[in-house]
Amino acid sequence: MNVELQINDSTSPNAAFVGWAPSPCRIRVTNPAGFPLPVPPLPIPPIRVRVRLRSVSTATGGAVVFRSGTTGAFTDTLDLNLPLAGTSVRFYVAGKFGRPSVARGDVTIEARAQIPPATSPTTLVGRARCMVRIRKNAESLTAAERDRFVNALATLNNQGAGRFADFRNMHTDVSSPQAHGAPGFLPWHRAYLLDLERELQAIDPSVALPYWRFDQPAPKLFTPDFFGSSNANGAVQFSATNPLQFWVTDGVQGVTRAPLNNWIPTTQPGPGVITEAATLALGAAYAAFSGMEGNPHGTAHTRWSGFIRSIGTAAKDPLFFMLHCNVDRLWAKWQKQNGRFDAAVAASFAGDPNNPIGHNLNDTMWPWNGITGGQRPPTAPGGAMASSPNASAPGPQPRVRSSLDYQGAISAVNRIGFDYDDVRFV
Ligand SMILES: [Cu+2]
Repeated sequence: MNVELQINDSTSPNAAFVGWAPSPCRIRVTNPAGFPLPVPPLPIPPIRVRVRLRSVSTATGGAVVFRSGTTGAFTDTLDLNLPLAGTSVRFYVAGKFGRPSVARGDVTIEARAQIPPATSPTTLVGRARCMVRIRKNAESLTAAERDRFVNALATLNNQGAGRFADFRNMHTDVSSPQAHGAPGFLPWHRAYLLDLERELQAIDPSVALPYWRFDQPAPKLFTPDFFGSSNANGAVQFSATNPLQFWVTDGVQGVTRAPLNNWIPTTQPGPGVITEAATLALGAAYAAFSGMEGNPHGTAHTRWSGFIRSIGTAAKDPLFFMLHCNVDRLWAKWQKQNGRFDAAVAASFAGDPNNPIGHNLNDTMWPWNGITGGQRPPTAPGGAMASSPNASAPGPQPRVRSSLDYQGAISAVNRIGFDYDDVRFV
């Protein structure tokens, strides 16, 4: 007897990635041979076989949990009764909070069937591998995770000839009003990070964006093996094995970035950057919380000289994406703390007819909407939002509202397909 497991309703290995938010999955009997059938002339009922799912992991790798419906508690094992005739049965898989993966496929979901005369599910009938792919603190990455991320970034940049140029061109002085200084700041940057992350995952599906906790020292991040250390001239130095040494933007080799005012980022938090606790305490309404665009966000940008300091050049430095990943994580934490995933709840956003275009919930966001001219920039680099094999949202042309319910907590179809190591599913 055999069963087939479909993670994210797919048999593709590229879809076998989950987060803390539940992924829709299916299981069906593909080969009933070996299951004893009742002997005629007894009436033959619709025959089902009891199958138990469980997560098998290594000591350091990921783990998953299960549930049979869209609500209710997650459990370490799940019993399902599958029609022998092969009809699919729905279930949900989520990463077990606190147990993210460290490598692709380091979780195995095992299916064991109860085949009479056995009285418990003991016969192995199928398995599927998956990864609990989670955005983590850059400081907590293994060397292998770090190298996969750095390699994917370098490949996307391709020494200045790659698709990274589009991401650099999305974040310029000309496009700034689409993304800054108004309530769409957080939703726009969430979409921007997602688009980049999906491009990195097309290169290496095991990669998730890490974040830089700018309110803490970062002893691993600002080293030559990772995002580099700055010399006295503000040129970022990489080790001979780090492919970021070939970083090129706007036709210029290298990254310019140096800490100001004797700040030592490997041993000290960003000077003047408010803590995570202070950020989360800015207020329970979005209008108050979004003041974080100034501090910590702006303050974290301006602790440095070089690219990262100014809007027009910040995205030339890959540190931008780790800085913003932490900004986004703080928003996610605040959303969780205050229940702010639902666009229908006024305090989840700060809509106002006077907001500039791109800063109200139903506005489409540039550049993914492809609109140029008028109140939008003259070009729209990069085209539509990258798709994902793991989540259908936010679609090719996300709206501001598409960024709010990122876990699909309000409506499962809204799940975008990322999670943070320290932000649970609602
Ligand atoms: Cu920005």
